[in-house]
Amino acid sequence: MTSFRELQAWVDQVAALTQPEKIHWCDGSAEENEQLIQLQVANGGLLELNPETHPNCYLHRSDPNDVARVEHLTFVCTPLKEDAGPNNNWMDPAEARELMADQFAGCMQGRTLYVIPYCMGPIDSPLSRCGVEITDSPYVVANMRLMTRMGDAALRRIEHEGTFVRGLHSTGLLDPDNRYIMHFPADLEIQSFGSGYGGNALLGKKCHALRIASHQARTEGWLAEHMLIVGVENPQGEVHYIAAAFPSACGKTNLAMLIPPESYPGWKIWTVGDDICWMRVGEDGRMWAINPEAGFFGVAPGTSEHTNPSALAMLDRDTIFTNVAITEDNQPWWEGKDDQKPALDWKGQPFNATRGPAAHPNSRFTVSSKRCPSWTEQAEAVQGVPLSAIIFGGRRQRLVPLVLESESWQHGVLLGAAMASETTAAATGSVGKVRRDPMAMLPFCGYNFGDYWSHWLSFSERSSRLPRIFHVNWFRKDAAGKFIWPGFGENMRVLDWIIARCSGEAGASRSPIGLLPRAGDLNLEGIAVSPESMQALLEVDVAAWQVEMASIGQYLESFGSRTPQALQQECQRVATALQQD
Ligand code: OXD
Ligand code: MN
Repeated sequence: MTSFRELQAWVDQVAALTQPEKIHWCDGSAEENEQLIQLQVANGGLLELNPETHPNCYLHRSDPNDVARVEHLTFVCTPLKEDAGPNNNWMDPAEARELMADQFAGCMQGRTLYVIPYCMGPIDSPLSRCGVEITDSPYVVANMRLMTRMGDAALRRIEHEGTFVRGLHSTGLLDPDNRYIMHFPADLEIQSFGSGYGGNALLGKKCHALRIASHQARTEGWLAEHMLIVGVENPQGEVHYIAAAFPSACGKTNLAMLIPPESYPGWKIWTVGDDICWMRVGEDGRMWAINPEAGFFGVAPGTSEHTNPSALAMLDRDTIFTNVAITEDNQPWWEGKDDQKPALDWKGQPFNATRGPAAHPNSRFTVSSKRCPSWTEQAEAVQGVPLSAIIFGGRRQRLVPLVLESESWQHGVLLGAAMASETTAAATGSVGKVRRDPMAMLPFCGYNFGDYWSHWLSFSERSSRLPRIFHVNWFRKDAAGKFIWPGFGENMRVLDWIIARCSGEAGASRSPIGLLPRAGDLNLEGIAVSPESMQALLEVDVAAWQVEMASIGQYLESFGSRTPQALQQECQRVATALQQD
């Protein structure tokens, strides 16, 4: 039901194909949400958690074969295979459409088709972009309501603007052999079938805000990135905004909600976003960023009073949990949370430690950003927030120092392109292997990485006031396998140095791989890290870096002629500097 003919025609056409019993246009109201929640409680799709300890909180248990994003079943369908690049699975668009039409035919019989108009970003922001997701999952509707600005206001913007990203989703029969997440960037279209989980099904997130948006961003001259955004406020009340890219489940949510340690009285971290950042150069030449999302879809295990007290506080109410365990009295529970005992595991079976963890390692919480104690009104700013720094990071036990600053924008782009990390449970596949994950976008860039790096490099021609680029690694281990750096709140010390570098107030020493803090440049007051450990955290092992640079060079080369020359040259420059050291 819309006056916008193009949208109405698409909904009619999808309904004719999928044959739902009913069609429901979501208005985003509290009443609608309540009805949908009650419907799912009644049909077992949601379990109400303890209303005394966790009012308005629900647990969803997904099918055990549907617990993570499926990168091997995710495709970018561009007319030319090279445009999707070696970083994506590719299918010819016509073939993909035919395959998907077969899946969708009649798949909503007996089900309700929900039409979800949504806006990624503040509803009045020129940086925001809208989409419409059609789904047969009320769980998806409830999640999209938390994760995006969903409902009437978004529909009005779409009707006014006349353009939107089309996302068609059905859980189908949750058959892993009939599961596909297809992207058609040229048509601003997504089709997802056979999964009801997270990034596979909440199409506003990875599918729209990263894969399709990265394509849109390239055409329109901005960047859609897998980055958190925080504001760092000093005791004088000055706020510096930082965006940071880390591969999945490397602690982005924890960093986005960091609480400064006691030795930082008067400092405060403001949370703008924990996963996605859209940014563009403003009229003043600075990079301005918005968080297109309105909620957090965070990994639950490991979230505790120690690692992320703000997250724990916001999960007390109005939260949807997916695949966590529950205690005897129906409170959500996961490994690392506290010393309560799980009664039922994530599958709803009595907990038995010999059968694995109680909560699935990729279990999640979905909650509105506004529930976060460090949430800032600036997350609603229509012009976004100005960035002082961009941070790239990864999970590396060895080699990569705690922090380093790039020599230039080009060098920063190389640091991003060379990012690598040990894999975690956020995607299916093996855990603990090092994989290259440029800009943390490997599963999310909707086009050829070679072209993507050229796009990044092109920003140096657009402005001379770009943010400075840094690289961090919180995850160095010693010979005994213990983390050397305490991480979490103590990462504030690294942010402090980064900001001080941006305002010209901190020193650094030049190394072949970039600028590193010297002993004394980092504030280490009140922290139990020995001088030897600090030395290990900031050392540059020249021989090991030569091997790393050769491997980075080969990786860049694997994108063939699409890899920008300037990036290869930058790689060569660092390799030569290492040789001369
Ligand atoms: C996420 C991911 O869920 O990156 O945010 O996998
Ligand atoms: Mn993510």
